[in-house]
Amino acid sequence: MPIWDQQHETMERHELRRLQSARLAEVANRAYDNVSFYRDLFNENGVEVGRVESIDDLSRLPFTYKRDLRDQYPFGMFAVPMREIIRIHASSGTTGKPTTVGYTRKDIAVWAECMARTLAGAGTGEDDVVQNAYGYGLFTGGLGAHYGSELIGAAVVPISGGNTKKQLMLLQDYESDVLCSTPSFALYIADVAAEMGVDLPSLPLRVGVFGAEPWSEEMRREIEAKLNIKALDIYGLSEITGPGVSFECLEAQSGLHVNEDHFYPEIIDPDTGEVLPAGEQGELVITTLSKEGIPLIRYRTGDISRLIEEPCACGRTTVRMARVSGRSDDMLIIRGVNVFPTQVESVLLMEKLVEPHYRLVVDRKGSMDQLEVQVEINPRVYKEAKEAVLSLDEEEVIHEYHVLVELRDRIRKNIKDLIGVTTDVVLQEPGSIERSEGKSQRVIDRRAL
Ligand code: DLL
Repeated sequence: MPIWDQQHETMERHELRRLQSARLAEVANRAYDNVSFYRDLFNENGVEVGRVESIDDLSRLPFTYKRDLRDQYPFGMFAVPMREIIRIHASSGTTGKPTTVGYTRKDIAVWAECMARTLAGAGTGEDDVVQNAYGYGLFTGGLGAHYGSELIGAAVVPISGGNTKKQLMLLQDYESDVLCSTPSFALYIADVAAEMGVDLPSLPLRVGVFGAEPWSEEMRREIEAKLNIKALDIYGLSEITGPGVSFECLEAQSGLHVNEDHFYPEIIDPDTGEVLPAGEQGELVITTLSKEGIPLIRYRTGDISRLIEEPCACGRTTVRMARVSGRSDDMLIIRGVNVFPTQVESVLLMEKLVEPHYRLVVDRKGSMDQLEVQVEINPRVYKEAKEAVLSLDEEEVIHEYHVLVELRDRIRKNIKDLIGVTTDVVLQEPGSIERSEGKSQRVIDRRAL
């Protein structure tokens, strides 16, 4: 299977390290010189940026967190003047304000290059039709896969997410052989195909490039069986570039090759910050080695993985990361939207008629994520509703009923407006949600990953 960039993807390890060291020194200096956040951070931590010379110096540098990007919202982390920025993307954040990132022309070229490697790793070439069902917009999935496909010379179909019946029509009529989407959307397409009597396994589609949310080996097997394709995992995050940070190869389907000449991965203990040896599981931390728009030093992704240093059957020499098994914080990904329980909490706390006792139940019906928000109503409201029912006064009952329905709908709307996900809101009797004695268990995730 052809490798897109032989030079960088099959580099001798010691050469790669030399390249990474040189790039680290450059990027650390650029961040220090151009971003006041980094100047302050390095000064506070006693880092002499002129002495950052090799990858060995990396562990002395402080971490960057998602909250730093939030504090610098929208453009405080940019290391170049706006005239050099040619694209802005964003992902949903914790406060309703999206984490915002900017790209220079070179950043876009590097990103396209990384996505070309990713798609080539899935066996994509000039003759292929790539149906790109990642969302186009602020989300990086759509345009990331789009530019990568174009660079390869494949025919990209920019259908974006949703529109399942049309997806099926185009899969048949255009004979798309590569599908880019979230894994859950791929399964949903399969469900709809079954309902419509479309025989997916008989179509030319042969490979799927799936990511943007956690999924499991079991889910991979299910997708592969239902669509009769090879399903590959791809990983990335807007802060670092978008998709294209790492990807699985078709040959081995075993761990994701990190585009290490651009993104330096470390695995750390999320509690102590200590760097862990290869093979151990912990939080993935990434340093961008070539980014101009937003260079990030030791960015805490929050994603749990481990690094695999053994050589891969495909011939690439780049380190692989194991599929992301979870997150070190409590962020949930619901239909591709990042949701923190505290965001839901902030919506609930705006309401006087409910108590701050709540639970989030996440499930997957068919292939769609469902989020149910269970919240206790205020004891006074509950008492009034109960008394109305007992009084058998029809008007009273109707009034109380309306109050509760309005309350439910308002919470639902506020969550949708602020966080962007549709939820089922269930108002519960006071005291019905289990209280915890230690760390509260606010989230029940029933998705079989
Ligand atoms: O999800 C970029 C992307 C688009 C990746 C398309 C792959 C394909 P964000 O919206 O910023 O960017 O969300 C990033 O999604 O920190 C992970 O928690 C999660 N994530 C992304 N890919 C995977 C994956 C895009 N393959 C956050 N497995 C990351 C598990 C993933 N989680």
